[in-house]
Amino acid sequence: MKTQQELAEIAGKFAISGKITEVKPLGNGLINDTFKVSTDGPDAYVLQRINNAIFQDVELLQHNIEAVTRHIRTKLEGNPDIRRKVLEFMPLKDSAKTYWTDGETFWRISLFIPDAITYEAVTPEYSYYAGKAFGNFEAMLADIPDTLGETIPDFHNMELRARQLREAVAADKAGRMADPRVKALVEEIFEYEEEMTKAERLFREGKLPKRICHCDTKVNNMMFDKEGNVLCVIDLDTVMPSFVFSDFGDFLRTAANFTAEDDPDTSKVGFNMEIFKAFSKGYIESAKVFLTALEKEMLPFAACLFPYMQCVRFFADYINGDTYYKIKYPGHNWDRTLNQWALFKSAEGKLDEMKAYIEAL
Ligand code: GN1
Ligand code: MG
Repeated sequence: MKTQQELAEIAGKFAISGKITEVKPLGNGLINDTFKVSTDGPDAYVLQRINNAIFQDVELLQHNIEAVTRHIRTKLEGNPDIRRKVLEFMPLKDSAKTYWTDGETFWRISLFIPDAITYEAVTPEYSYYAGKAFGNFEAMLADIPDTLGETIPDFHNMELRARQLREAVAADKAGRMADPRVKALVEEIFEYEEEMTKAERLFREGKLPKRICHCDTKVNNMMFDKEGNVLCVIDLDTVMPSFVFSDFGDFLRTAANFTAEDDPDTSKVGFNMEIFKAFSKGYIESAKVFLTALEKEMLPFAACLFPYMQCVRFFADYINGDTYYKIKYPGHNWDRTLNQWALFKSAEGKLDEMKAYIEAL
């Protein structure tokens, strides 16, 4: 853990304006460490320690982020609120690089977006705006001239995630397979493997495209102004080629759950059709310019796939002994797993209703 003083020294290596007055923790991401840097000038900043155990190619990561923010900025040229509409990463004082490393830890800094709010839960009205915004985000990136690499290869590949769970089970590093509840859930999960890996097969058959997607559209990765207008999408580490299901599915995984993704009380978990409908409407309105018939038809599948995939990812981490996601207590990943499993089952039960709604849009 770095002290305030050390964090301020790191922030001071970047081309920021004003004198640093305070550095304090910000947000609740599960991967990077994030801080707000206040100054005596008009601007504040967001300092982040990039988790380079997970993002092993920081050079590529920042290349992607610079390309994406630059491209969006050209699309927004002339917009008077441009500084709040797209993230801006600061270069170092002595080079054009947008990250600093001491050889061990990696850091970057962006402009803090003032008067912006993130939510852990949203109303149908806000979900509609979010749908439009994520569809629009994908539409804006459709003609990006740069080639984006995969910052985490095969990030949302369900075949890989299933394989990782299988490997975790076989290795049983933390001795958690002794618990009969763990064993039973593993079996139940694999009953759905065939169905849940169908997008990868359709891709190999040339029937489904990959597009540049955000790939971490958790509800708290979107910023709103005080009036409820969407300002911008944050957390760009995973922007990469993927199925559009990533963005559609991951938003609903968080926003359409009646409770938080780690609520240990699974009786509170459930898939909220009102949020689904509002988000789908907004998303399709802005994404219809590029969506194929098959992509649109499979959106309800995406709504089921993401709770399933997240359940598999949390579960593999639990079985591996909690090495990936930050946890607050020993059974945290187990609670997350059960929560996402309950959400998957709830969404699955509403599949026909979802299909009917999407078809009519
Ligand atoms: C991680 O960093 P954060 O909290 O926005 C994860 C997502 C998961 C999410 C689950 C790089 O996102 O894929 O869906 O936790 N990001 C990475 O809460 O693995
Ligand atoms: Mg985040």
